[in-house]
Amino acid sequence: AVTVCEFQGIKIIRVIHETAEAGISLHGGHLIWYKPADEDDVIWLSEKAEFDTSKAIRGGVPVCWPWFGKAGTPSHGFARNSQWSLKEHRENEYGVIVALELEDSEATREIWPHKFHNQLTFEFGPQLKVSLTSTNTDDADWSFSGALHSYFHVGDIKDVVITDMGQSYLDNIQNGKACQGDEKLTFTQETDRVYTQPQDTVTISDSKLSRKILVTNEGHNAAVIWNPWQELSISMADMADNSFETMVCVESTIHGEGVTLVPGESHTLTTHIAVSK
Ligand code: TA6
Repeated sequence: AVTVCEFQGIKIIRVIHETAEAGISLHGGHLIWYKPADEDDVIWLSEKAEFDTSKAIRGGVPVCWPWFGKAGTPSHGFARNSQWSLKEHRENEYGVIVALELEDSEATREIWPHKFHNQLTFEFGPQLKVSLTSTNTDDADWSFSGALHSYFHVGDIKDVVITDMGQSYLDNIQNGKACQGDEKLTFTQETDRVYTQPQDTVTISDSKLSRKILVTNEGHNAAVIWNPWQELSISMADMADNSFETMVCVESTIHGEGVTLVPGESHTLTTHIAVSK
């Protein structure tokens, strides 16, 4: 079943199906929870998340668009702070499909002076697929970057190993310095890296929860991996001091100059999330 309910003043689409349960906030087009049947939560949501339409929700899958990070203001673009609308929902043999849309408005054109149409499609079942299709509805070219900034729930970040993200990365802790890392990434401090040559599938191995999360991206040119560690978590009002221990972000990212679309052209950025033992 797909229902729309109010939660702390914002509208949430609730999906309940034999294969999975999920929730999407229309504020931000933001997936806030996803749990396949017989599995722990896959997506992490901050216990101190603020459901206040003036800001993005901490956790879930924020839609960063039409830019990534501080390439513009607001940081990570306006899509995660915009009110999306429900376009359709239906069931197929696999699970439930929910599609949202966001178009330019006077408010968005004040921030970014272009006409666009975005469709965000969620496919919920034993696996999760999130696809963002951006279309240029203007009469001139425009370029965009962005990310599906997924926060994953892990047992303990100190036991997590990430592989297949490649070895070349830009280190945001060192002002974007180009670095070469190991084939395996483990966490002992704040980590904020743009991996520029990832494999299509990046693997999060979580020994504490005895599972792997496979993150398969398309339409991207980078995989951003982020954990704020303790000091930054303490400084963030919407994160509990130790909650960095149970999360890691692996993001399907369009980084840098981004993608240019001519009028009428579309581009799809996807993340496909599967749990395996
Ligand atoms: O994707 C990593 C990152 O850009 C970090 O630099 C960090 O700031 C994080 O996203 C969260 O950003 P936010 O604007 O949601 O606080």
